Amino acid sequence: MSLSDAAPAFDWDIFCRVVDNFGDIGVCWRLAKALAHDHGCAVRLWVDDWATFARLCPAARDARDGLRAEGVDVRRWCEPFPRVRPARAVVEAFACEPPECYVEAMAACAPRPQWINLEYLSAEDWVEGCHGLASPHPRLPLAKRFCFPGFTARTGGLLRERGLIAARERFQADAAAQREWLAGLGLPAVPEGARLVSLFAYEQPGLPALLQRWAEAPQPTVLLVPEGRVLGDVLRFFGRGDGRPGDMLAAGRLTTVILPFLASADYDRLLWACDLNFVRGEDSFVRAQWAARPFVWHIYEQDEAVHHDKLEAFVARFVAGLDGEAAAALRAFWLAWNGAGDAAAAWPAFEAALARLAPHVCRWSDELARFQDLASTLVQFSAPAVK
Ligand code: TRH
Repeated sequence: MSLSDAAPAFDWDIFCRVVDNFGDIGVCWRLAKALAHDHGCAVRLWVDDWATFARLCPAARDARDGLRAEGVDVRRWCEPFPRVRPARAVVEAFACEPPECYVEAMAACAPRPQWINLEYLSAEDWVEGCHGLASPHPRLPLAKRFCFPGFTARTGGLLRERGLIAARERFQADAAAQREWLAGLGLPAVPEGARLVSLFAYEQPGLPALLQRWAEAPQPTVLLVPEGRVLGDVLRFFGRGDGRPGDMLAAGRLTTVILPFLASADYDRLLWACDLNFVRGEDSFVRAQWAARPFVWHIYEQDEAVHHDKLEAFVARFVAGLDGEAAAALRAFWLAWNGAGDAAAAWPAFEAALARLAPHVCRWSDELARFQDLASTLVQFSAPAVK
C-alpha cells in the first residue's frame, strides 16, 4: 500500500516559512491551535525556523525536530522533506509553497486534499473580490484556493479563538486580577491616574521626542516594553547603551519597564491591561483590536511603499463613525508613527482624542466579533473533506 492510499492521519497540514520577525509563525501557530481546540481537528504545523517558533512556544526550546504542544503536532520543515501522507486539507501560509514532493503526493491522493493559500491581512477593497478564488496547478490535477483574512463579512475574517472576547471582558472587569498580573511581571504599583502603555514596534527614530513629551506631561505614564527592535530607541532617550528585562528607567513623569518577550497568553493580557497599545505587523495588530483599547499600528514596510495604501485603507475603515476631529488626529498620529510626520508634534491632538477613541475601539471590536472567524472560514473552505 502506498502512502497516498493510507487514510490521512491529519486533518490539516499548515506550512509556514518565517520571512522575518514573528508574524508569519505567530499567525500560523494561532491558526493551528484554533483548528485543534475549537474545531477538534488533528493539525500538523511545519515551520522552517525553529528558533523563532520557540520564542512563541517555549516548550519547543528543548525539542529538536518536532513536538506536540497545545494539541498540535509541530514539525521542523527541513530538506529533504520526509515522505508523509498529506493531510485532508493543506494551508500554505503567505504563498510559501509546500515542498515539490509533498505537492506530488497531494496529487496522488484520493480524494485529493483541499489546498488553501492563506494571504496576508489587508483592509483594501480588492480583497473581497479575490477571497475564495481558485488557481489551477499548471501541471498537476490540483487547484489552490485563496483565503484572505479581512475586516468584512465577504473576507475570511480574523483569527479569534473561541472564548477570547469573554476572557478579555472578565480580565478587564477585574481590577484585582489586573493588579496581580502586573505585579507578577515585576511591576511596582501603578501610580494613581497613570496611563499604562505597551510598546511593540519596529525602529522608531522619533520615539525619544515623544518620550520627552510624556516625561514632561502632567499625567504620569507607565510604559511597558517587551524586548525587541524598538528597545534601542527607548534606551537612547534614557542615555543608556543597553537594557535587560526587569530594568526600570525613569524620567520626569515617565516610568519605563523593560519586559521579557512574553508568552502569547501574557502578551494578550498586557494588551488588555493597557490604556494604549502600540503594535506592529499583523498578529499583534489583530490582538490589539480584540483588546478593545486604543492602539497605534506600526505597519510592516513593503517594497514600493505598498504598505502606505494598506495603512490608509485600514484607517479609512477604522475611523468610520468617529467624529471628524478625532479621526483626523488618529490619522495624523498613525502616519507620523509610520514615518510620514512628527509623532511628538502629532501627539497632543491624538491624546486629546483618546477619550473618544476608547468607546469607539470597543464598538469596532464588537462589530468585528460578529463576523465569522478565520479558522471557521478555513474549515468551511475545506469541506467536505474535513469535519
Ligand atoms: O513580528 P512582526 O513584525 O511580524 C511580521 C513579520 O515581519 C512578517 O514577515 C510580516 O509579513 C508581518 O509582520 C506583517 O509582527 P506581528 O505580526 O505582530 O507578530 C508578532 C508576534 O509576536 C505576535 O504573534 C505577538 C507575539 N508577541 C508575543 O508573543 N510576545 C510578546 O512579548 C510580543 C511583543 C509579541
